[in-house]
Amino acid sequence: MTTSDLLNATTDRSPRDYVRIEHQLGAHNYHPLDVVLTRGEGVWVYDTDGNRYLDCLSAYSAVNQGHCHPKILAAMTEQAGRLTLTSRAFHNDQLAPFYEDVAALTGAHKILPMNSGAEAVETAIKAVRKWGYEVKGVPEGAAEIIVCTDNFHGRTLGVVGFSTDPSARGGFGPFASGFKVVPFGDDQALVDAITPNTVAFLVEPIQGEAGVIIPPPGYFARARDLCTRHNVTLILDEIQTGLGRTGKLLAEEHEGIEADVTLIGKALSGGFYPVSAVLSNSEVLGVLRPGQHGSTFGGNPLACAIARAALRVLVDEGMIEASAENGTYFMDLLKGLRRNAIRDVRGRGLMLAIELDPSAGGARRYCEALRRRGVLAKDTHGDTIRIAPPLVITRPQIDWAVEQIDVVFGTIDR
Ligand code: IF1
Repeated sequence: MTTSDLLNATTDRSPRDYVRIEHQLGAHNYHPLDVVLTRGEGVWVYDTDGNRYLDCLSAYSAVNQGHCHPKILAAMTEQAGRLTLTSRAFHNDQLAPFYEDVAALTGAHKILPMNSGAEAVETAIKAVRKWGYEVKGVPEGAAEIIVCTDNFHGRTLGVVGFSTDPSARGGFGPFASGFKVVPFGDDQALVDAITPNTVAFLVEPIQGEAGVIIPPPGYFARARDLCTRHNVTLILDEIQTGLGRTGKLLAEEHEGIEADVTLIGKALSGGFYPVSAVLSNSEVLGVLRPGQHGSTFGGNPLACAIARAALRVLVDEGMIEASAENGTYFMDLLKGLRRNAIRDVRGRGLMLAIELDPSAGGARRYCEALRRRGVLAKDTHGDTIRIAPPLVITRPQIDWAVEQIDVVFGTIDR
């Protein structure tokens, strides 16, 4: 047998086969719903038996533009046939236009492209610490960053080091120091946590993984003022909330504030490719010098071409406005459901959540029942069902989804 004979995996398997092989050869770091997907288009995804599902997760808001958006695909195909990766050891003709589009859209003064969201978070932590030492005058090694309880900023060791979720951090220590945790939404706690060595406050505008936790009115305005007065950089992690998900380009717009550093990712590529970026409205990114940070794929021409197309369709096809309007429509219908198991419905734009009453037996079985009715949704923190469809969802599709949700609740609640 030649080496190439080894590469004989086929894709015309039964769903059971795919699951069995994943279980046998793959690490079990996920507990997927019992569905094997093979195709996506707009809000719909299809399993290997041809069954159709309405995707109410959007790959955790990385597919805001809808699955396999043809214009992003065209941009990817065109660039993939020309130049995919050069490394940043050389310039390429896609990075500057990417910078220009992102700067024009967000008002960013400086941009640092990375790949995953966690990499953008880690990059921001490195930059604000360096800014603290070189600009703010914090003693070397003494930088403090404030984060919130129930935060989710990624899975790298540095990031899980300041997670408050035992599942995310358990067994992975020891962790880096220099982080303080305050309750989300508690600005007095923020006042008490700030010291002369505080370099940043890192926070999600709406806490996604925590269960779509909306901040109290005025919280971010007060946090913004506190950070300004104490020369603390406000880092908003918009990797999930950004790019139209909450009905605004950036969720910070709901709060009437502007971050010093903004992190974007996920839908920055419309789900075609890992692309993230650190956006700086202050000179935080100005402290990085050649050789002090980087990444093999960060800012590659293929990523930039895809991201530019993803941003263009988001804007040109009115997806941000649609998210606001249809999100309100979707939430009103969900709030209108009269089901004992529903404790709360909340969200902004198309970043929604149904929180179940603790007596309902957990959100997972509702998600399993929804799958059987052709709706794919993900539970979080036990009792909450996220509802985050692609922003291209239509009102009739929302009506249909709500109908399936009501049937599931009616069936299980009985
Ligand atoms: C998983 C959660 C969501 C994020 C925010 C940074 C990142 C994420 C606000 C890191 C990523 C993903 C990670 C993925 C599932 C998903 C998730 F359930 F884990 F928490 F969306 F809520 N900031 N979130 O939401 O970006 O490095 O993944 O590109 O780890 O299972 P990434």
